[in-house]
Amino acid sequence: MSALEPGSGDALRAPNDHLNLPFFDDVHRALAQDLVAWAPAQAVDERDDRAACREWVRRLGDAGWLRYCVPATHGGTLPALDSRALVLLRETLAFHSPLADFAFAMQGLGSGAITLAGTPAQQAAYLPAVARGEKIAAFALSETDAGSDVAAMKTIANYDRSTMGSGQKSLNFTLEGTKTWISNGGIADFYCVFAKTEPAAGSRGITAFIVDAATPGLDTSLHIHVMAPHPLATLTFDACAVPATAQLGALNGGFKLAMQTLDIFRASVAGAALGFARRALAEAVAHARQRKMFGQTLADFQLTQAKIGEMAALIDAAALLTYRAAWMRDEALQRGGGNAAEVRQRSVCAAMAKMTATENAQRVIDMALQLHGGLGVKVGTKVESLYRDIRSLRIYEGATEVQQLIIGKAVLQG
Ligand code: COS
Repeated sequence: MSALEPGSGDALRAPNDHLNLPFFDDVHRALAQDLVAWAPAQAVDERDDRAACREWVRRLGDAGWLRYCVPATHGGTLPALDSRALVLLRETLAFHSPLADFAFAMQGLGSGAITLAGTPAQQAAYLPAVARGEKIAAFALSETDAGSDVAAMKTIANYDRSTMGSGQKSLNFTLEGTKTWISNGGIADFYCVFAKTEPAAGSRGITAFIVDAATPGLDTSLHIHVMAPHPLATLTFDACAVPATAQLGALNGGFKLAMQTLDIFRASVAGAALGFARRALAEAVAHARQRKMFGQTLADFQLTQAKIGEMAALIDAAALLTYRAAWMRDEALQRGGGNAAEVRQRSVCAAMAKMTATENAQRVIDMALQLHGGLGVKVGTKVESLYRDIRSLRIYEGATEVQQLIIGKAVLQG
C-alpha cells in the first residue's frame, strides 16, 4: 500500500522546531529545511516495494540527498559521515514515506563499511556511485542462527592459507554459506558481506568482503515477504569466488568493522523511529480536531488531551537521546575520535537512542491508532501502515534486548 499515492504528494509537513536545539549547526538546519520542502512533493507509487525502492534511490540520488551517505572525498556533501545529517534525513523521510527512508538508509548502511575501511580503490569504485544513486548497496551480516549473536555466523570465506604470511597475497576467497534478512537483497548492485576466515576465533575470525551482485555463485533470488513490505532476501553463496581485492578492512577485523558501522547507523534508526512517531502524532492531532462525538470534538476530551500529551513527551524524550548520540559522534570525530572509553560511551548512547526511540515510537503509534478507533485498523490508513512499519525497527540493527545488554554491561563496568 502506498503512503504517497501516485500524483498526490503529501499534505502534512514534518515539524522542524527541534532544529533550534543546540545539537545542530547551520548546515543541519539548512539541509533539514530543504528536505522538509522536497519530501512531501514526491509521489512514488509504492505498491511494488522493489520498483519503489529503485525509484526512491534514483530520486534521492538526483536530488543530492544520497551525498550525505558518503564523505566529501568520494562525492559526499560533508567531510565525513555526519550522524546528525543522517538522523535528520531519516526522520523527515520516514515522516513522509518509510520506503524513502529505507532506500536512503540502506545506501548508507550498505556502503558504511567501505567508507570506514575501504582501500582508496574500493572507495573510488563504489562510493561516488552510491552517492549518485547509480549503485544500490546492501549490508550482509545476519544469518539464521546469527542475528544478535554475530560471532556465531557460519558463512565461511576459504582461502589458501599456504600463501599467507609468505609475503604473497592469497589469490582469492571462496564464500560458502547463507545470509538472511538482507535488506536490498535482490536489488542491490553489491553486498558488504561478513564471513568467517578463522572459524575457531569467534568474533576475532570474521572478515568483510565486497561482493558484486553478478558474482557467480551468489544467489539473491529468495525474496522474504514481511508485514511492512520492503526489499528483503536470503542470499546463498555457493563456491562464490572473490578476488583478494574484495577484502574489506583487515583480515579477521570484520566483527569490529560491523560494530563500528552499526554504531553510526543505530542512531539513524532512532531518527527513523522519530519520524514515524512524529507522523503518528500529527495524524492523531488532525483526527482528534475534526472527529465529532458526544456533541464535541475528540480533542475536547481530557482523555484525548492526556494521550496527546504523553505522545508528545515520549517523542521529545526519544529526540533528545537521538540528537545527543548523533552529536556526540560528530563532535568526537572533529576531535579525532576520542579514547577507548569515549568510543564505548558513544556506543552506549547510540544504544540508548535506538532502544528508546523505537520503543517509544511503537507506543506513540499504538496510541494514535487507538485514537482513530475503527479507522485505525482499516487497511490503507496512515496509522495502520505506521503500526506495521515501526515493528521491525525494534528488531533490526540490534534488537531492543541487544541495546539493553550493551547499556547494562557498560553501566556495570562503571
Ligand atoms: N566498536 C568497536 N569494537 C567493538 C564494538 C564497537 N561498537 N563492540 C564490540 N567491539 C569489540 C570488542 O571490544 C571486542 O574486542 P576484542 O576482541 O578485541 O576484545 C569484540 O568486538 C567482541 O566484543 P563483545 O565480546 O562485546 O562481542 P559479543 O559477541 O559479546 O557481542 C553484541 C556483543 C551482542 C553487542 C553484538 O554482537 C551485537 O551488537 N549484536 C547485534 C548485531 C546486530 O545489530 N545485528 C543486526 C544485523 S544488521 S540488520
